[in-house]
Amino acid sequence: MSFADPRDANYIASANKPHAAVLATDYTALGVQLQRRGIAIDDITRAVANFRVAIPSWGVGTGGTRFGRFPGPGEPRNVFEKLEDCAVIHKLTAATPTVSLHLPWDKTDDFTALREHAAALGLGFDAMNSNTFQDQVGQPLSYKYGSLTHTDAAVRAQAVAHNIDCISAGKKLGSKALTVWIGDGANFPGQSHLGRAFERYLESTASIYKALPEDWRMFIEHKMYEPAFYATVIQDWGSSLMAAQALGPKAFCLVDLGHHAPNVNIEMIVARLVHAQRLGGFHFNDSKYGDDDLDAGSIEPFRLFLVFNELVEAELAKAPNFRPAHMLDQSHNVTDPIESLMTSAIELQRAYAQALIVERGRLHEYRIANDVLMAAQTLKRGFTTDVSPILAQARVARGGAIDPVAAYRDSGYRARCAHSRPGKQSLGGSIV
Ligand code: RM4
Ligand code: MN
Ligand code: MN
Repeated sequence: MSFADPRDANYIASANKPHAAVLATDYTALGVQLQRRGIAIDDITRAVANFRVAIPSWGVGTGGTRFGRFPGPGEPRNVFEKLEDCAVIHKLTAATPTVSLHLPWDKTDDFTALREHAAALGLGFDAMNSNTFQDQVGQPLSYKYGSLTHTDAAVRAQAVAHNIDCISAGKKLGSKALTVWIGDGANFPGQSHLGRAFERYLESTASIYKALPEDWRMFIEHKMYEPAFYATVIQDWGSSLMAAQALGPKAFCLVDLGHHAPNVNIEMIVARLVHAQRLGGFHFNDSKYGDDDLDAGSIEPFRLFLVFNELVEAELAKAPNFRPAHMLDQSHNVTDPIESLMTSAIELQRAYAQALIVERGRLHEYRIANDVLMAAQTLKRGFTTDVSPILAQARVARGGAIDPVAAYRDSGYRARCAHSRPGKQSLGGSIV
C-alpha cells in the first residue's frame, strides 16, 4: 500500500487524473439534459460548491451503542488529532471547512493553540456544544436527575456555568454559536412536574442567553426521548420554539433529523420554523427507528431531499432571518468515520442539488391549477435525476477529489494513523 497525504493538493490532483475524462463526458451529458429543462448546469455547480457543512468532532472517533463499542484502528486520541481527520474530510470533499466541538469531550488547556492548529489545517469552528447530560470525573454535583431543569438550584447553576464556559472557549476559537441539548426529563410519570421543569429550563437558559456575545446565536435542540424515556423537557419543536421566542432574537431552534418520532413530517417542521424566523440550523443524520445517528441520506434520501426543498424555497423567497447552520451529527459504529462523514457531506450536497434543479415555475403552476399528479411528478423529477457529475465537478472546482473515498483509501491514511496513534482502546458502551 502506498503512503501519501490525502490533504496534499498534488496528491488529490494525481488521484483525479484517471477520472477526469469520464467526469467531463458525464457532466456534459447532464448539462444537455438540464438545458432541456431550462436549467444552466454551471449555476447549480456553483451553488453546490458554496454549500458548507460542519463536521462534529465527536463523529471522527468510532461511536458505540449502549451495548458496546468496537473501536477502529488509528482513532484520534484528542481534539488536535480529531482536527487532523477533519482536515482530510475537508480537503477531499471541499465541503467541510468547519468543526463543531463538544465540551468537555474536546477540552484543552490552550484553545488559542487549538485555533492556530485548525487554521494551519484550513479549518475554522462552527457551534460549540455543551454537555450536561453526563457527569465528569471530579464534578461536584451530579446530573443524574437533570441539569438546567434540576430541582436543586445549585445543580442548575453548575450547568449554566458550564454553558458559559463553552461560550468563553468558543470566543477564543472564533465560534459564533452555542448549541444546547439537554437530556433532562422524567423516566416515570409522577417523577417530575412537567410545567415547572419547563419553567426552570427557561430560567436557566435565560442566564446563558445573557452571556451570549452580540454576534452569537444560541441553538436549542429538541429531542423526543432518550435518556428520559417518559417525558423530555425539550421534546419537540413546539417546546423549542416557545423557548426561543421567550429568550430573544438570538435564540433559534435546531433540528436534528433523528430526534423525531418515525414518520414525522420533518420538512413541515422546517417550513414552520422558517415562517417563525427561528430556524437556527440542523444536525443532519439519518434514522430508521429513533436517534440512530446513521449516515445522512443512507436510509431516507427522499426525506432529506424534501427538507432541502424547503430550504431552497426559503432561500429563493429570501426568507428573513434565514441563515441555517448545517452540521452533521452522526455515530459511526461499523464504518470508517472519515469515509462516512465524507459520504454524508456529499449526500447533503446531492439533496441540495436535487432541490435546486426542481422546475419551480412549473411546480407553481401545477399547484395553482390543482394538477396534483403533475405537481408531484415535477417535484420528484429533481430527486430522480442523478446529479453526481455536478457534485464531483463542484469538488474539483475547489480542489477536492472526484472520488473522495477512493482517494482516501489509496492514500493509506488510516493505516498510517494505526501506527502513529497507538493506545486508544476504550471498549464498553457509550453514545460516542
Ligand atoms: C444527542 C444530541 C446532541 C449530541 C449528543 C451527543 O442525542 O443529538 O446534539 O450532542 O447526542
Ligand atoms: Mn444532535
Ligand atoms: Mn441525537
